[in-house]
Amino acid sequence: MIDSDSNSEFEVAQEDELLMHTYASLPNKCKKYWRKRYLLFSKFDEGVYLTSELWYSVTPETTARFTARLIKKLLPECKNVLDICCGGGGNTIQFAKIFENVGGIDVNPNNVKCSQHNSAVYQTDNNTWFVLGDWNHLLNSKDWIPVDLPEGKFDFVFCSPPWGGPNYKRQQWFDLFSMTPFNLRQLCHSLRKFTDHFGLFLPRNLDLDQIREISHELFGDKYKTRVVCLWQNGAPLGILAIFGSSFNISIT
Ligand code: MGP
Repeated sequence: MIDSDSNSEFEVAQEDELLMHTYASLPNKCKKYWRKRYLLFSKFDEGVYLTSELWYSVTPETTARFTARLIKKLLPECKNVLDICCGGGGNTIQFAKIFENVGGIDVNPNNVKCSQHNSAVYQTDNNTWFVLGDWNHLLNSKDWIPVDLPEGKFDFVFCSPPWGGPNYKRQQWFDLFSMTPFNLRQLCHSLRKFTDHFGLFLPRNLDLDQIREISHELFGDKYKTRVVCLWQNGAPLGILAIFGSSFNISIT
């Protein structure tokens, strides 16, 4: 199994990975994130599980809640949601609080374990299912989907992909077209097979021209993708780009 967000200074062998941490048990490089534990999960003390990778990549709770509420507002009929790269369940949990049926996918078995466990902590496990797998393979079929979907499509698909670890900030401009393991173009094209509406949580130092380019490629020259800058504690955290006709800011 490949840890797609691996960053050598953060790497912990999977068999050594603790899921429930105290400050003392945190890998040294993750200790700086300890102060953010209640921002990440307000129910942290109820036994939230996090891998070392998740300490720096999970979406903070208020940001995930905002994203779910925004999608509800823009897609009021939305029922079936898929969260690709569900990580520790930060977004999956908030989607499951609002939407009828939510699926989470992750390539890392420890992340799936964290998501499942954290969903139970937040009591959203009744309407949530998880699949352990690599999106780059799953995208080739739909037989892994355990629920019936109208016309075989989710109402909304979300993805907060790996940005290559905390060092993403070292570049002035983050190149979405060479992002690994999911580059923007491949990701968007694969998501369209599964939904008409999808959202990506991306680095704040992205190049908006790349979003514009892929939007025109997918939806035509007049289409404009809605881009929302999500803030946390007075600082920009990341960019939420939402694609699809119901999010279009039409120009006439
Ligand atoms: P950050 O930008 O690394 O800031 O992570 P940090 O370390 O909190 O503060 P700074 O002082 O160094 O700027 C901020 C948030 O960005 C995280 O809580 C995640 O929500 C998100 N994030 C960060 N990384 C490295 C990733 C990533 O690789 N993938 C995804 N999906 N989100 C990430």
